[in-house]
Amino acid sequence: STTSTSKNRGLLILLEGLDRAGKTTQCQMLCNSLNEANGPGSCRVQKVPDRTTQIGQMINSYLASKTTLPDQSIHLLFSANRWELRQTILDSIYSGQTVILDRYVPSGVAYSLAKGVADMPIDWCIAPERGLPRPDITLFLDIEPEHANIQSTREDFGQERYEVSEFQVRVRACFKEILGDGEKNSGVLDMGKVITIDACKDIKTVAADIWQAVQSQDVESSEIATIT
Ligand code: T5A
Ligand code: NA
Repeated sequence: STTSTSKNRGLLILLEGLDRAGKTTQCQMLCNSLNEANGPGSCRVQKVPDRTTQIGQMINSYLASKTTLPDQSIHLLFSANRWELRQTILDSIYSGQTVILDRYVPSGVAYSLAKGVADMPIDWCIAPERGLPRPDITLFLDIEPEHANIQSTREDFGQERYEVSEFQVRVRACFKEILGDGEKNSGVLDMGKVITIDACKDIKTVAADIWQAVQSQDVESSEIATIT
């Protein structure tokens, strides 16, 4: 069997990483592979933020630098956008469908923390996320913006508010603090089984590495966990 639970619910799988790490590309490839293995419609991708809701449109306008908002306000809007998705995610999973998230809570915390705003410490950033569904598996697509400068070689980098190289270096450090370093240090947030993927490789190799990582996970629990 291919990545299913013994309790016939779907899985919640998160792909995280910096801007242009290849998340959307890999979410689609993983989803296609799972649909081929387990049947059409057995898996779907959910982009976060969901830019289609009213809150999502406010976020979109902020990211495009068409509006400004206090850092606290945009942080809470991103979180509110996840809360809008909570019930449909749970409905999918308990109907047996696997949901692949294209970004989620770690992005919410990392991008806000990386701003270094004095009255937004990590506890403040995490608080509104508590109670959301917790991924079973988190794949961190790791690229090194300071060494490879890989982002600028990928299409459209630099178009949106946070796509500035120095800021991305800080976001990467925040991701590591939140998710752990993949070796000895565990992260501040419990995001299920966390696996770091080298996302500097070519698209097909990254896809194969992700497929292997997902295959090797056994998820036993019949209930989805919540973020604490
Ligand atoms: N944000 C997000 C917050 O501040 N708080 C939050 O709570 C959340 C959820 C929007 C911004 O919002 C911030 C983070 C972001 O700054 P978004 O909508 O996910 O987040 O951003 P997008 O612009 O849609 O996506 P990304 O910039 O993150 O890109 P992806 O999805 O990582 O990369 P992808 O797959 O679109 O690929 C980009 C390009 O690179 C190529 C692709 O073909 C494409 O051209 N590429 C590769 N090239 C070479 N080698 C590879 N291995 C490649 N993989 C992909
Ligand atoms: Na994307």
